Amino acid sequence: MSASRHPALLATDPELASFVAAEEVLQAQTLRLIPSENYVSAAVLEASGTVLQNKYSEGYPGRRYYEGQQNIDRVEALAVERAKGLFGVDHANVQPYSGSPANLAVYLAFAKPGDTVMGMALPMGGHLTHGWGVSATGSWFRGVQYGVRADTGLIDYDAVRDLALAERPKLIFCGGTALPRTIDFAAFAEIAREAGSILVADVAHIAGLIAGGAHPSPADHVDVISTTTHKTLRGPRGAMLMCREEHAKAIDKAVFPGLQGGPHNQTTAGIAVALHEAAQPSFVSYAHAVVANAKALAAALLQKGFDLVSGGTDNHLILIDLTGKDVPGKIAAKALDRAGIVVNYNTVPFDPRKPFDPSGVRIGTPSLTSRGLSTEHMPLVADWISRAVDAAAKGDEQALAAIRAEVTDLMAAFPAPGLPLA
Ligand code: DSN
Repeated sequence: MSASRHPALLATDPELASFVAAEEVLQAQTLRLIPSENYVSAAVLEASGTVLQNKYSEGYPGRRYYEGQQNIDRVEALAVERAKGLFGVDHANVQPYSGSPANLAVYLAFAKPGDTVMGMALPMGGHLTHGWGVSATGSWFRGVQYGVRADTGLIDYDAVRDLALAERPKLIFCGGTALPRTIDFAAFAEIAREAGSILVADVAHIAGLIAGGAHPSPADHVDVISTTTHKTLRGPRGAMLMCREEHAKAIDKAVFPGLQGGPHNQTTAGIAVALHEAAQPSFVSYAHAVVANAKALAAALLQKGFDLVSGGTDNHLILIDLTGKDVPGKIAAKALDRAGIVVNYNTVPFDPRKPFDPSGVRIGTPSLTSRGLSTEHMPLVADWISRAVDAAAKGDEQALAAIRAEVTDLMAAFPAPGLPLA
């Protein structure tokens, strides 16, 4: 494998080209289990690297502040129509630069600084932008947080309702970054209706599962859907906001001119391609395979004696609680990385340790499913994780190197979309 996949880059900037080539090798040879990552197709990669990059386009199709939008308008309108069709919504805005700016636009559309907003606490599996203290959303707004039950690891909808009725927040966020279980959008909608709150479903993690019919859709239940486009949806790094017609103007105004300048047209093109791919029957199979793989991996990990938050998974994500093991999350994650298995360390609900050195490891199956691994491979993946965690506890670098060789071998048989062969 060489940097010759990018000959112009190699000729102009060999140093940078060598970093890209090394990343291609790393992505091809490792088992990537970070649940928010994926491999985009070659078509998405190509669309995201086009001359659309050269154009300023403040405004929306047919209403721009710069001329020369003949083609850009068609690209953005196509992405919008595809998003509406795929997710069954009245309105879609495909311009947010990523998930955090998308969520900030929702605040701008519906709340004023100082208003109370409600979301899942970050250490319980929520997201920074759902009103958590260290985020701008937690300093400019008054964040109140719900969590999961200590005995089940599941959201306690009665407690959510009690908090919502006590606080009457302007916004309620459901969704998060470390939730292994199905979100009951209808239950959240009932609570938001009673509390008089705008309900926002942040489906960044599960957007591809929703598109493929492997998780219930929030479209009929919530006011706004916020999502990134690069996780299970398998598009470029970007985001979308979707809503009913009644909220369309407020959302569009908040994104531009409220928060952002010119949209990243090359990303919009990549999003359009990803939405087209996600509308194909093969993507339905992909979404269901992601969940089947996660369930098989969870079962295999339980057999190996791992403790999983909520006891398993309904979606693409598994949160391993290592509090009963001899090794905390960060040390385990770094050892797994040396073994060629890429994960992230993560807090677990009621974590006795600090966020930068927590008790958990978060894993997921979107990337390995994109490479064609299936349920039959999950016992082997669980075995590698188990051996690597044991090796981390003993400081056994040879064992980690042996696992890495096995991982590299298997990955060579499953080429990654958009990448050269391992
Ligand atoms: N960074 C994302 C994740 O990994 O879940 C959330 O923003």
